[in-house]
Amino acid sequence: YKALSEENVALFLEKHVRDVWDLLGARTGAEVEISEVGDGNLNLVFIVRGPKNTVVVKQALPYVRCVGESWPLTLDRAFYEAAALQEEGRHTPRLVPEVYYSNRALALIVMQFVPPPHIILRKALIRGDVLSTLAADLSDFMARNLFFTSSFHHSGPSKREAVAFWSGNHGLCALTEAVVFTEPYCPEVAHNRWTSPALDETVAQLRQDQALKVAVGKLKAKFMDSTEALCHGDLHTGSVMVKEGSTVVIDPEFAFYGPMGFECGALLANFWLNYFSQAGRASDGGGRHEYAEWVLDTSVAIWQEFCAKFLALWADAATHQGEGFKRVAYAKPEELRAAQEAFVQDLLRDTLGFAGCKMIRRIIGIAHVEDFESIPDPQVRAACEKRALSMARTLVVHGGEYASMEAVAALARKA
Ligand code: ADP
Ligand code: SR1
Ligand code: MG
Ligand code: MG
Ligand code: MG
Repeated sequence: YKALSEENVALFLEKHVRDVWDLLGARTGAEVEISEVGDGNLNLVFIVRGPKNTVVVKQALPYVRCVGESWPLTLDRAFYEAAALQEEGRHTPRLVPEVYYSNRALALIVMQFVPPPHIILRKALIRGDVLSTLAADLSDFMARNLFFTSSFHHSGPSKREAVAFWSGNHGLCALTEAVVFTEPYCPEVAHNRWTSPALDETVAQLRQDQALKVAVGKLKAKFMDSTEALCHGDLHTGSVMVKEGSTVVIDPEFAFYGPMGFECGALLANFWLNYFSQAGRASDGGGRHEYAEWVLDTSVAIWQEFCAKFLALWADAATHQGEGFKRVAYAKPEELRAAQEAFVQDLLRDTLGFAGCKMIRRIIGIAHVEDFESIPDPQVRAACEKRALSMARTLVVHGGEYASMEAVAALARKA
C-alpha cells in the first residue's frame, strides 16, 4: 500500500489499469488532468479527466482523514466499498456508479464519474433545489437493495454466507458504534463538539437523560446484533449526488448486514436535519418555510414509496423467493396483509429510533453537517439545533408510539 497523489495517479493508471487508460483516451500523462476533491471525512478522491472520458479514483487512507493519523482505520473498507457498489449495481444499476477496477492491497477503486451538474444532495438541499424524481429514486434504492439482500430473497444458507462475508467490514461498524451510539453521551470524549455555550445546558440534560440512554443502548444492540439486510451503512445526504431527474448513491464503504431501520433512519434523519436548518437561512429573511415543507414532504414520500415498493416485491412470487416469511405459510391474502402490517410497524419504530440517534450525533458528536454549520450566527444555529434535538429525543424514546410518517412530520412541525 502507498497513498497516491495528484502527481502519480495518471502514471499508475497508464502502467497498471490499461482498460481505464484506454477509456480516458490519453496518449501521455500530460493529456490527463487530475484534481483531488475529497470533501468527505475519510478518503482521497481524485477526478481524472482525459481527452475522451473522466473517471474517479478513490483511495482509502489508513486513518480517519478528518482527524489524522492518531485515529487508525482499516484500509480494507475500500474492498467492501467496491463489493457494495457491485452488489447495489445488480439491483439498482441506474442509481450507482459503475466500478471499473478495484485493488484490495492499494485500497483503491476506479469508478464512473458522476458529471456536473450533479451535486451532492446535502448541498442541493442547502441551496433550495426541488428535485422531481428524488423520492422515487431513493425509495427505489432502499427498497430494492434491502429486499434483494434480505431473507425475503435469500435462502437460509446463502443469507448466512452473505452475513459472514460482510461481517469482515467490522472496522467500519466499530466506528459507527463509537461515534453514533456511545461518544455523544460521554463527557470525557474530547472530540465531541456543539454550539457552545448556547447548547451547553441541552447537552448536559441529554447526557443525564436515563430514558434516552436506555433507548439508545437498545438501538445500539440492534445495530450490532440484527442482520436483516445489506445496508449502505452511511446513507446520509452527503452520500447522494443529484441533478434534476437523476440520483446517484455513492460511498458505501460502511456496508454491513444490519437492521433495515438503520438505513431508512439515516436517510430520513438527514432530511430532518436539513428541515430544521431552513429556519436559520438568512438569505431570504430568516427562513424558507415553503422549501422546508418540500423537504419534509419529500421525507414522508420516500418512506411511503419505500414501503409500497418493498411490500410489492414481497407480494410478488417472482421476487419473494426466500426463506423469510416463506410464501407457503402465508397463502391467504389476509395472512400476508397481517404479516406486512406487522413488518412495517416494526420497521417504522426502528427507523424513527435510528433517525433520532443519527440526528443527535450530528449535533453533539464529532462529525457535524453543513446544513447547520453554514448558519453563521451561533444563536440562530443553536435555536435550529435545539428543535432538531427535541424531535430526535422523542423519536428515540417514543418512536414506537407513531403509527404513520405523517404523524412524524406533524411532530417535526411542532418541535
Ligand atoms: P468519503 O468516503 O471520504 O466521504 P466520498 O465517496 O463521499 O468520500 O467522496 C467525496 C467527494 O468526492 C463527494 O462528496 C463527491 O463530491 C466526490 N465524488 C465521489 N465519488 C464521485 C463520483 N463517482 N463522481 C463524481 N464525484 C464523486
Ligand atoms: C469520525 S466520524 C466520520 C463520519 O464520516 C462518515 O461519513 C461517517 O458518517 C462517519 O460516522
Ligand atoms: Mg462521503
Ligand atoms: Mg450505474
Ligand atoms: Mg465515506
